Amino acid sequence: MMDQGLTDASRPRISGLRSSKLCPSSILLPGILLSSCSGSHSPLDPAGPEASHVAHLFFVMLVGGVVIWIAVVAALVYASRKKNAHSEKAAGRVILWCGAILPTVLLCALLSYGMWLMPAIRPWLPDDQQVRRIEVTGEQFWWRVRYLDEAGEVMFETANEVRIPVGEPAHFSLKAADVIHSFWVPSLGGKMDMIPGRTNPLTLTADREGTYRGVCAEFCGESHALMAFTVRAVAAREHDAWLAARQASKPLDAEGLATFLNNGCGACHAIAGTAANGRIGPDLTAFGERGTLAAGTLPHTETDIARFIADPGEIKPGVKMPHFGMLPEDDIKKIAVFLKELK
Ligand code: HEC
Ligand SMILES: [Cu+2]
Repeated sequence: MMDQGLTDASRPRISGLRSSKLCPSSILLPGILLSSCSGSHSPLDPAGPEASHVAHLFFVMLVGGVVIWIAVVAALVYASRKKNAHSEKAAGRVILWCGAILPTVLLCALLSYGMWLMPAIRPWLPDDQQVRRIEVTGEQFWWRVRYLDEAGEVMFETANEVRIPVGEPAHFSLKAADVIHSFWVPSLGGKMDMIPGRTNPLTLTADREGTYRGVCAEFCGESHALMAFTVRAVAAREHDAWLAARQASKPLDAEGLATFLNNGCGACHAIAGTAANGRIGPDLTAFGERGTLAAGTLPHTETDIARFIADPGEIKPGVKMPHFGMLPEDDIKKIAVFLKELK
């Protein structure tokens, strides 16, 4: 029931707000039991082993909790009804067993199960054995994504969208540039905090192709609710072809590039192979490939790109990009078309 694609024009303008609301059925118990909360944004619809363990743990805890609740309420009702001396003794036994022994044993069992599952929920390999390595840095209010080679060197940088191969564990190194953020892809597992000055490891595996929505799960400022990203899982061969294509240089529209550079965009944004080498904002090298704009906030259309350039702060309060509404409309449009074409 949550959105599959984020580009659908019928979505509200600020899509992040709507999608970051809780799925209503995850609040209501009957909804959980019917498991109607499916789609690309639910821990109850796991798409990989780490997330499956989390979903199992949830259901086991739920059943354990219900059993304890029934036992305690039954003991209470039983004990409050019997009044004579003989039945008081029986009531004492019922309270002991249902109100003390059973809950203690069950809670210990649930705790042990949770502890036993932990290594599977957080699989970990030493750095030198990791093959698919991706570094993600949380920034107010977007995600810097760097693909690393096996030696840990940066192959290239992108933003707000992560691609991983199906069936192979992807090893994330999670960092923060400013304040604490948290990296969470409900359908794949996590979440893991991103803390300034630290690198936190997280391994996620997708076992089917798809586009999964991720969110920042730690309040990080005004536009925290507008800080989403997508994880696209594709077949390993397709993923490798994409990695290779991303490292090859491509011809660019010279006029669009000139307008981009002349207006100072290159001071904060990088486009590989050009004079634009800014590091403050998202890398825009293959910006046209992204499914969303401004970290899941807007659909990826020329109109929305132009709107964002003209007044980013109106769309994402607190954003660290100045507004460019004073530029001639034609220039903004030209830049939007140029960016949309960057593949
Ligand atoms: C002072 C630095 C700065 C300048 C100058 C700047 N930007 Fe940005 N830009 C940012 C930051 C920071 C973000 C990330 C906003 C967010 O989503 O939180 C951003 C985001 C964007 C995005 C969305 C990227 C994505 O991955 O969705 C586009 C497109 C963009 N800027 C275009 C431009 C253009 C075009 C110009 C020049 C007219 C420009 N920017 C000038 C800092 C800057
Ligand atoms: Cu955040």
